[in-house]
Amino acid sequence: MITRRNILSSGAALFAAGAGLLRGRDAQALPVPAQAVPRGPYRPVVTPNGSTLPWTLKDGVKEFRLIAEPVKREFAAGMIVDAWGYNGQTPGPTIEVVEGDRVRLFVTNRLPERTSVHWHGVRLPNGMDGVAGLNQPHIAPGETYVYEFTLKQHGTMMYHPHSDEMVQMALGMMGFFIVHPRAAERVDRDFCIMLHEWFVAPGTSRPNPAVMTDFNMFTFNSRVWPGTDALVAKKGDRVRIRFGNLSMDSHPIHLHGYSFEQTGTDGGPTPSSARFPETTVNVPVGATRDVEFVADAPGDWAFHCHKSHHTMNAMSHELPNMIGVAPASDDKLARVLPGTMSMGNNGMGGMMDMGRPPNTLPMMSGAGPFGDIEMGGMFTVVKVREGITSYDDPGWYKNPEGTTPKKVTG
Ligand SMILES: [Cu+2]
Repeated sequence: MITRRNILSSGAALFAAGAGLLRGRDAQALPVPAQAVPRGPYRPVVTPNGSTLPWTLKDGVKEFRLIAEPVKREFAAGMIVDAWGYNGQTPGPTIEVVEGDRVRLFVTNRLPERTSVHWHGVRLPNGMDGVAGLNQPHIAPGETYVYEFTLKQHGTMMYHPHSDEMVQMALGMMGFFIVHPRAAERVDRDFCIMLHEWFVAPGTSRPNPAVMTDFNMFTFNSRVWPGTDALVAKKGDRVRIRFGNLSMDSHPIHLHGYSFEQTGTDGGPTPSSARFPETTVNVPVGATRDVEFVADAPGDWAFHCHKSHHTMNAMSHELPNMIGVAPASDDKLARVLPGTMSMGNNGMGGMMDMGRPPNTLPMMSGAGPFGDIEMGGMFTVVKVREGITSYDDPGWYKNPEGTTPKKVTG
């Protein structure tokens, strides 16, 4: 038995060699049809703050094991959420296969209630579609079901429950199902980011699935800024970022310093005649979007949802509007708005250090090279560097002399 980790230990080049080796072994040992043999090579995706699900090859079929279970997820240092997910994680580990692969997916239910898994966007036999009650029985706690199908397409798909879907998705149960094309393609960095939103009442740790619109935590791969990994690229890399959205709102994701093109959705590749340059991609609910650009401009480029409340943490939406109110009027103000503190009168940028309940993050935080970054939620940094030899976080960008704004007098 050969595990994927053995083959992929140092990237696509090794995978190419490994795939040849796999084919050789299979040809000797196993009489499997050609379409069941894993294909390659491909550039493995990177799931920032997450991981890829290992597989084993059995009789020419890639076998995956998912365990639906309660998980603890740190959104950022100082806040741990009691979520539900797969294999100890939310989002669940990324499933990564190649068009033509046959896959066998074991799903074990360790939740306190029944579940199922729907393979969102994947073209498969109707009985494998995972809608409990419609296509299959519910998977009761303690039971394991196995799904099996052959991938007939490539692109960015997802997986999530289709049994008490509202509760299970609100608690974090979702993951990527990435299918690479058979032919090699030029992509140097390939990231996937699941967008999600939650309501976790300040001072608590359990997301409230009854909330429909008034969410207060907005996550990239179930992390918030400043807990989100930077996306690191080398100057000249062709970068793809894949987004998935199973939340209750659309998320317009904006990249500074570049324009990109949308190259695909969960429906398939975007035809080249339909591609055009953009700086923001709106990711609708229940959909995926892939964008690509060439990382030719070095720097630390902000990358975030452009709904401004989605770059805040633990945001209360019932704050009195204090902007412009003189702080000296606290006493008078308390008569009309009991319990009001004079905060936010000059804006909310100074509220980073306010006292707050336990297990609750500041609304905005993150220290940058020039001071407070005053962001939260769906925010991270795309770090493009010249001449790097690894994709580890390179630290802050050192702007060349004369290329930052200067304070002037008069
Ligand atoms: Cu958003």
